[in-house]
Amino acid sequence: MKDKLQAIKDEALAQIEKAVDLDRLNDVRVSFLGKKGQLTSVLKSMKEVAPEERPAFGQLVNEARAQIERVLEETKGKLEQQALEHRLKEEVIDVTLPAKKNNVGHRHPNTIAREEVERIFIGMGYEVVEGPEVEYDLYNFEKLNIPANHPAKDEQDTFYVTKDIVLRTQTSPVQARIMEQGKLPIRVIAPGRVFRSDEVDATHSPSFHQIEGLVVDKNITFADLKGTLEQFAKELFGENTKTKFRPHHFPFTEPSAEMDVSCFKCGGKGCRFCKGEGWIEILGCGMVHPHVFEMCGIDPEVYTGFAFGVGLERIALLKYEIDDMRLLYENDARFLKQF
Ligand code: 2NM
Repeated sequence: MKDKLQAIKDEALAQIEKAVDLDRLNDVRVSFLGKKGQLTSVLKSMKEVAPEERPAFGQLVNEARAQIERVLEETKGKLEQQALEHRLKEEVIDVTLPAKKNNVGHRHPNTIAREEVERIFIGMGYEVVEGPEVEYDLYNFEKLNIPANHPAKDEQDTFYVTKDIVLRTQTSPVQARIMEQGKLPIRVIAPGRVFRSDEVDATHSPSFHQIEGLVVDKNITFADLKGTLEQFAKELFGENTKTKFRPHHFPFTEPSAEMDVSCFKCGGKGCRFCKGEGWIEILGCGMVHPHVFEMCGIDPEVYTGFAFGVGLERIALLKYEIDDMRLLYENDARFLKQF
């Protein structure tokens, strides 16, 4: 029995020494010290030992057990340390590596321009309103004083969905709808996408964007229009910007005008940017035609108002000195992120 005990002890210590990781070490522990382990089975066969030798033998078994446990503990500590060192080596973080790039989105130049125009008019107390892109002929043309045989209604210019429904050619139908609601006074701007049957080139696209403005109240005059749009031009292009109003014609306003701003590159002297003119055409405007008021249910004897329309792409191209409108629609991130 003593020899057997010695053999078990030797075998246990040998196996502990061979254990390469904590799992293996635990297997060794179970197979020698566990409930059905080899050392435990020696205790169970105590009856084979002569009664007078039992206390001494029991002592030997306990000593063997204590020794195995001690070596197990020591080895466990060593293996744990090894495992920790291995993990630290594996999971090392090289803080000198360049960081992963976080791709944050970027506003489109059109959006930047729209938000800038909105900011200016919101600052003057205007409200931003929107309306449908697919519009009734009634709102897109009829109520804006563009009658049946007007050239603007030609299929050459307008996308027809049905005889009575078109892709809006301007955002003024939004304003016709606002006027019809009859809540006065009105101070709104209507930004949005519009459609015209144009060929694509550096300055034209079949789909582009406009912001139109409308003010309706008692005693609104052309002076209000001029003061408002002059202030707008100064905020958009700089404090030293001058404005010039030239007579023009729009069916929905009377009188009508186009507004030029002094070239913000050369200050009006004339340069390549303004093609030697010193002035840059920026928007159309006018006093709302009494007939438009009547068709939208507003009494032109009581109320007057002014309206204006600016092309958003035109503002973006000017402000960011882009020479081809097509660049705005190609969505090349390398181009867009410059602004
Ligand atoms: C422009 C130029 C002049 C305009 C007119 C109206 C409405 F609805 F009041 F009649 N909205 N927008 C207008 C006037 C638009 O765009 C160049």
